[in-house]
Amino acid sequence: MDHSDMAMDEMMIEGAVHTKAKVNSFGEGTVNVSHDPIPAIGWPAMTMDMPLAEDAQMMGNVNVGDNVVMMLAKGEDGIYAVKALMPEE
Ligand SMILES: [Cu+2]
Repeated sequence: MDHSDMAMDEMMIEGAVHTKAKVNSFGEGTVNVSHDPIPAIGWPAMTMDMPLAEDAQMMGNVNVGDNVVMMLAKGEDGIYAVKALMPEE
């Protein structure tokens, strides 16, 4: 995965993890994605609803059906939420 993107570097958050995903739909405060495995936190590939963090950033134009890089970070509730989505180039 290419992480040389400047914008993504600026978004680095301690404990954040990244994976590739496809956006299936947006809900109320959620996004349904089919994501690649995330070995850093022991998640297999799956399709799931992810909570969107209140300050989640769409880095560029992210639409349903797009392949994206998804950044997750744990909220205060200990649940991973989407902190950023950026189009996969
Ligand atoms: Cu999942």
